[in-house]
Amino acid sequence: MSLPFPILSAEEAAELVQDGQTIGFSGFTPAGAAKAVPAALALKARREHAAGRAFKVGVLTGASTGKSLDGALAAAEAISFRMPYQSDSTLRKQINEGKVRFVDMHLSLVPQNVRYGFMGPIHWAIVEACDITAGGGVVLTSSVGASNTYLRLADRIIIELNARHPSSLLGLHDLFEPQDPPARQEIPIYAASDRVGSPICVIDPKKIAGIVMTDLADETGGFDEATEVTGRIGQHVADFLAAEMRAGRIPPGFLPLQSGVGNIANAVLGALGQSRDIPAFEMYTEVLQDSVVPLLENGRCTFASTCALTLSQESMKRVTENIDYFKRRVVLRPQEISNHPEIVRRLGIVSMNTAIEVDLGGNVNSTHLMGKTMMNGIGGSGDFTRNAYLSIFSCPSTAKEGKISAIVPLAAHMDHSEHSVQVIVTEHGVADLRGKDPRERARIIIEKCADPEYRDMLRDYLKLSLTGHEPLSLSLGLAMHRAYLRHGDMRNIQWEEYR
Ligand code: 0RQ
Repeated sequence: MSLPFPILSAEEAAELVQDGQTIGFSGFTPAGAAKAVPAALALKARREHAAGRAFKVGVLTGASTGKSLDGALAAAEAISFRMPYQSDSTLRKQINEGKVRFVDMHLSLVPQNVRYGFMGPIHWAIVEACDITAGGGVVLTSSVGASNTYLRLADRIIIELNARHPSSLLGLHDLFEPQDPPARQEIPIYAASDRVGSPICVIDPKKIAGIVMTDLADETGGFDEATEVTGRIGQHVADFLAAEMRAGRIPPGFLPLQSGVGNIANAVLGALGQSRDIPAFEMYTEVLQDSVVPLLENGRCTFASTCALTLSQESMKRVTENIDYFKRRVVLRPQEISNHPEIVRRLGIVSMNTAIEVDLGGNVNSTHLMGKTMMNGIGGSGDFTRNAYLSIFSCPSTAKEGKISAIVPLAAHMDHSEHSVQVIVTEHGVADLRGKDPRERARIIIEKCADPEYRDMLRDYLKLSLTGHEPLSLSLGLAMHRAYLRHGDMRNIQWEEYR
C-alpha cells in the first residue's frame, strides 16, 4: 500500500507533541485505544522530566483505555487533565491526590462539550485505524468512542494503522455526528439495527502529520467467572424481566438491552442469555463484553448496537474470523449516538448498570467510594438510566467481606437520583421502586436488598428518621460511612454515637 502520508515511528510521532497540548485519543474502554504513540509519549515525558523540563498533556478519550495509554502516561506523570472516564489504578490515585484534574462527564455529552470548546483546543487526534485511503478515508477498529469528533476538530492527526485488526472491519461502523442547536434534527434511528451514517470517517488529509504502523492487540482483560453472588444477581434480573414480560409490561418481542461494564454486568448478561423465559433480544448499548459473543453466535442476541467491542483476544478473534456474520448483527456507533437520550427513550431501553451504593431513598452512587474517592466515573450509566423505559441497578449487598453495606441510609455521593432509578437488585432480591413513595421505597430496599446482617440496623435508622416526606436524618444519614472510617466496619453501629 502506498500512502501520501509520512510513515513515522511511534517515537517520531511523540516528538511532534509539545508540553501543554491536548490530545483526543481513540479508545472506548481498551477497545480501539491508541497504544504505540501514547507509550512513546510516556517515554518522552520521562526523558523530559529527567532533563528538568515540564511535559504533560491533556488526555481526552471516549472512555477508559488500556495500560499503554492511561497506565503508561500516568506512571510517567505525563497527564495534566483527563476527561471523561478512566479505570487505571495509577491514574485513579493521581486523580484522588489532586495531581490530575479529572472531569467526570456523561459520555453522550463528550463530543458536544468538545465542539463547544469547554475542553479548550484539540491540538492532536491520535486515533487507531485498520485502513486509510489516500483521500483521508479512515476505517476505525474495535471502538468508535469520540474519534470521529476528535478527527474532525483536531489541528493535526496521527493515525496508528494497526495490522492486528483486518481491513475487513469496513462496514462495521456507522458514523453520524449531529448538528449543534438550533440546526439539530432528529437522529433517524428507530431500531437498534438502523444505520444512518457512514462506515468510514472522512478527514482532511492535509491534517495528517503521519501514520504509525502497529500490530498490537487491544489491552482488554478477561472477566472473572461468575461467583455465587454475581450468579444470583444475574438470575434475579432474568426472573424479574421474565415476570415483566408475563405481566405485559415488556412486549413479547422484548425491548433492547443496555448493560454496563464489569464482572457483574457480564454475569447478568450471561444469565439473561441462558434464561428460557427471556426471548431472543437486541442490545442498544455502549460496551459489548465477552458474554454477548456466544449469544450472537447462537441467536439468543439477534442484534447489538454498541460503541465498543470490549472483548478478550479470543473473543475478538472469533468475531474477526467470522466478520461477515458479525457485520450483519453488530454496528459500532459514536458514543454521542450509542448513548443518545433521544434514542434511549425512543427505543424503550432496559438499562442495567452497577451501583457502588444505594440509599434508602433509591438514589445511586456509581462513582465515589465513601463519597470522596473517585472509582472510574459515571460513564454512560446516566445517559441510559435517566432515559430508559426500565432502569435497573445491581450490586452485591456488601463489599470488603461484609464490612461495608451497599445499602446505606444516605448515599455519600449521588449520580442517579430516585427519580431515575426504578429497580435495585442484589444477591438477596429485587426492590421494584416504581409507583412507591419514599417510605415504601425505604422499606422495600431494606427487606429485599440489604444483607440480613444489616437489616435491623437499617430498620432502626428508619424508625429514627420517619418524619417528613423523605425518611431522612441529617445527623445520622452518613453515620454508617463515618463508622467505617472510624472503626473499619459498618456493622454493629451504635446510632447514639453519631447523633
Ligand atoms: O473493590 O476489588 O478492591 O474489593 O469497589 O469492583 O467488584 O470489580 O465491580 O467491575 O462490577 O465495577 C460501579 C465500579 C463496579 C463500575 C463499578 C469496591 C469493591 C471492589 C468494585 P476491590 P468490582 P465492577 C458502562 C456504564 C460506573 C460507570 C458505568 C462502574 C470495587 O460498574 O464504574 O456504569 N460504574 N458505566 O470492594 C467502598 C463501597 C463499595 C466498595 C464496592 N460501598 N464502598 N468500596 N466497593 N462497593 C461503561 C462505560 O461507561 C464505559
